[in-house]
Amino acid sequence: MANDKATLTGSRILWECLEREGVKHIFGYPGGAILPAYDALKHSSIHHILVRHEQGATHMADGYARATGGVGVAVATSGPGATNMVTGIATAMMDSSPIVCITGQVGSKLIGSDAFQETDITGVTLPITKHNYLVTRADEVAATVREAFYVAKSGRPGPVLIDITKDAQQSNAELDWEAAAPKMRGYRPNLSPEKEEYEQALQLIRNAKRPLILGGHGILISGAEMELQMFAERACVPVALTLLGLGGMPASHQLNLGMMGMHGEAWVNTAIQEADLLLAFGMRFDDRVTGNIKTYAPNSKKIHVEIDPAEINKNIKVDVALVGDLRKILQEMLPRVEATDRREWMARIADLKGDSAVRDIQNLPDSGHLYAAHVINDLWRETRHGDTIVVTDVGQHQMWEAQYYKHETPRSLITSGGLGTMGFALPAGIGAKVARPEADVWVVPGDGGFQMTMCELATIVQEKIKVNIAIINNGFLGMVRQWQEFFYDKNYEATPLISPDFVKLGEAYGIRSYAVKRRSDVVPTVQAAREHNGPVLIDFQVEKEDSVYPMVAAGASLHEMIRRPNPLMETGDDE
Ligand SMILES: Cc1cc2nc3c(=O)[nH]c(=O)nc-3n(C[C@H](O)[C@H](O)[C@H](O)COP(=O)(O)OP(=O)(O)OC[C@H]3O[C@@H](n4cnc5c(N)ncnc54)[C@H](O)[C@@H]3O)c2cc1C
Ligand SMILES: Cc1ncc(C[n+]2csc(CCOP(=O)(O)OP(=O)(O)O)c2C)c(N)n1
Ligand SMILES: [Mg+2]
Repeated sequence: MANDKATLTGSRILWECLEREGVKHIFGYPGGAILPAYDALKHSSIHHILVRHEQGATHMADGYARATGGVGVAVATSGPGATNMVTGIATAMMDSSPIVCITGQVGSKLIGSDAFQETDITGVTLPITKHNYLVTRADEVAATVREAFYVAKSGRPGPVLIDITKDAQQSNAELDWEAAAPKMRGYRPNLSPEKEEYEQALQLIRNAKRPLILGGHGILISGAEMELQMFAERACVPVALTLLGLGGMPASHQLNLGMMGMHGEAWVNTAIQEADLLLAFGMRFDDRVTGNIKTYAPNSKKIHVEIDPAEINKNIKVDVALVGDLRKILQEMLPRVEATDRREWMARIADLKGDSAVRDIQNLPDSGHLYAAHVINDLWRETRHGDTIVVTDVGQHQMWEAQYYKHETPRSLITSGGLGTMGFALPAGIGAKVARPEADVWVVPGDGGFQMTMCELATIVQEKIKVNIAIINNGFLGMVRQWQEFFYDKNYEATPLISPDFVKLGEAYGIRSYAVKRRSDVVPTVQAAREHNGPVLIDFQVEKEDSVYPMVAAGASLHEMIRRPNPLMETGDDE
């Protein structure tokens, strides 16, 4: 590391500042406009991981951030390198994931001239970044990097992009770390509620007969798992989680009811509709969670604990809003929450649960077919006792994972919720493994999404990254096929999907690969994968036309769920 107040090139200042921000790994792909920065990497201790597509770099940075809570970093050149990052940036934005993307830009004198590989990437990414910067001088680099990291991780986290012109990378400036400290007037990420607002919330909790906590991603972001559990236990309030909140409370905890929403548990959705008080903790009432907002939880008062004031009354009107960090707010409330007898409410929920259990695919007779739900459940049984991270893609397999992998610990599920980005799993899984090398990382994509970013198999091999890949291969863009089955008269337009022989593909990269067609082979193959000290790919060839149940159709009320037909229907032409 250079001395304080050393004169360095903008490129060296960039890496120096990243090191001081604690960055150990970056994910990137070089090109002309970022080449001075790449050249200066030789002076840095930061490990650069060469990706195969810049979208992959952003998902890796995102997976890295979600696995740890720290900031992930992705690097690309100008023009096509930068525009390839757009999907990953939007993915991080929707799920409040802190990443910093660094892009090279053409020389400052060429900006606006349609120079070779010039794109106005700050313009392009304005609506999908928390903040972005165009840096045209070396003496702006340090302050910009420090501010970018501060913005990315403070308050509601999110992606920040720094676009640095080639001349700013090449010219010299003095690096004065202290003078570069963030000074942002008008940015107030640390709000806290008023005393009366606490009083109002506590009063509502005291009076409630059928309260329910809706726990979201904010639990994990603020690290409020312990406080949530203590709050729920002390006030005797059951907890439902959003997709991104899974792991925020142990699945085995008796007050944890499971996932809410479009593919949530039926008893959870019914309980939401019957509740007289909803306590929304670090969740943003996404439409996948509420269904039709006109009929959502009609008889309930609502308390919203949320760090971003813009989320208050955005989708659902609430009675009391506590704006600030969830963990701090729960700490404040905990000593004042009273134990209350809610036996009647708990008994009602237990009834609802019993009614649903008979429809669960786990409780239906074994038909000899391989169901994705069974694969996921077996994977959970085999990996539940270790430090396991499951990274899913988007589609039916993602929902089955949420339903049948019982997450006990925070940051053990990484998935793209808000944008629903296919192609996320493999690169995000790489990022997670780099961030937490001791963890057993399982990448769980569908056959469709895997084909969007499977080029990153080469990254795994080049960097010797041990991830296990469990492709849930149903020969369809399954989630879209399900919508066609339910809402478009089974017109399977553009959803049957051929794939390469995934075993041969894996082997072509030098990755040990297996195909599994029978349930009895699931556990031994998972065990073999865990024992092998290199990456492993498993092609789980599952039932082709199974659907995810229950389902709340888009725009329907939360209690109007499509339920699994009973007995189990045999479908498709599988053997
Ligand atoms: C195919 C598909 C199906 C889906 N089905 C479902 C479903 O059935 N059920 C479901 O739940 N989701 C589902 N989703 C996901 C859904 O789209 C949303 O991504 C998800 O519900 C959002 O969860 P969230 O509000 O907890 O997290 P986020 O969208 O990440 O929101 C987190 C909130 O917490 C706030 N916050 C952040 N930090 C703090 C802090 N320190 N203190 C307080 N607040 C904080 C943020 O400002 C934000 O408002 C599905 C997604 C896909 C792709
Ligand atoms: C980049 C992108 N394009 C399109 C979609 C729309 N979409 C949502 S789920 C899905 C099907 C996913 O198929 P697959 O990866 O095989 O998973 P499955 O649903 O079969 O488990 C599609 C096309 C999307 N979410 N992301
Ligand atoms: Mg599929």
